[in-house]
Amino acid sequence: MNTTTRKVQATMDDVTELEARTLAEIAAASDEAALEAVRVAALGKKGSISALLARLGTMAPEERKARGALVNALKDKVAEALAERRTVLKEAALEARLATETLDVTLPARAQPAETGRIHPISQVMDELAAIFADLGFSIAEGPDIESDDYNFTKLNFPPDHPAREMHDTFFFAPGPDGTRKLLRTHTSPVQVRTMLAQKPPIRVICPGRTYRCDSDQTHTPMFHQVEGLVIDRSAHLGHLKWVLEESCKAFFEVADVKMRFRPSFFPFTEPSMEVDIQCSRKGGEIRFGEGEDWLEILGCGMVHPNVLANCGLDPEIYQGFAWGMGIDRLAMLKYGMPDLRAFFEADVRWLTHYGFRPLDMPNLVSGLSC
Ligand code: 2NL
Repeated sequence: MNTTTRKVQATMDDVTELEARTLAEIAAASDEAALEAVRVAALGKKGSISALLARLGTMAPEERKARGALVNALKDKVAEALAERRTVLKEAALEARLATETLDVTLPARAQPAETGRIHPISQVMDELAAIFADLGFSIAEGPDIESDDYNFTKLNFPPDHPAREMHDTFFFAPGPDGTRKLLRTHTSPVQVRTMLAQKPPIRVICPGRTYRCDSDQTHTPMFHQVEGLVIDRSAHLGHLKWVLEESCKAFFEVADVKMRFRPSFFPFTEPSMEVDIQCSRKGGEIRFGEGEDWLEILGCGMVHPNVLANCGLDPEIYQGFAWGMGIDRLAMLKYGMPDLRAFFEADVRWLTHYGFRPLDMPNLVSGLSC
């Protein structure tokens, strides 16, 4: 063996050794980061194979030829092994991700909020009444909970010394700079006052909303809900009132017929005034409407007092009308068999899940109010 041959032999051993080591490292790389480290150590700027390539330039042509072929073959082999291993590791990483991110598409779909949420029975009753009275040609009017004494009492013909104006019946705010005191409306009638002041007859409105009185016991809450109705026209009369109340009651209680009893009463804002009872049966602790011989008081009504018309800018010589008012909370309890008024305002989700209504089942007269 001459010197050159011996040198090449030594180089071959070096290269074979480096190849074996690098290929072993590539095979042992367990993820893409480890593999990248091996690549940098071999083929990077300061890598072992790059160093061998750099040294070629310093060699005699004969030696460079033999060694160059060897080192370049090593470089190609390592590059190929790196690419192969990278593919294997990429596939393994994807497999591992797929294994952990499985999604069982056969599982039942989770209920959406619109399916789990429930409508409060009071909202349900308000929606039912809106559907019933819309069908009779009424619109809905709303107004503020905080009212003036004028709209809540004076315009409605309450005398200055009326007991409802006492502190122990009504929630008053401290008087303002002009001496007048705001209050929490004690009925929704101020909404009708606003309607009469703003619109020309004929007027047909219902006014649902929150109302407030200083009253709290087994059957009264300081905040409660009312619906009032108002019809103003040149010839609206008690016969119309009776018909509207009968039709709306039958629709609300979802019965074919219901007997009503009108008893004389008194309200400052109507003349004559009446309280209305509906026929029911209370056998076996259960209340049923449209049958039986018992009576249940459900509302107050009357012809709008001429003073109220005049106070609201309507000439009582030309216009007349009727109005009525009823509490919604008790109506909801009666219709949906809820025994305790206080549960209405406790915001207990278990109670609401039991007594509430599905949000997409909006009451309407075609598919039924409460199904
Ligand atoms: C009841 C009785 C009633 C009215 C409310 C009314 C409103 C105006 C003019 C005349 Cl602006 N009347 N509303 C009439 C009669 C009775 O409510 O027992 N409510 C719970």
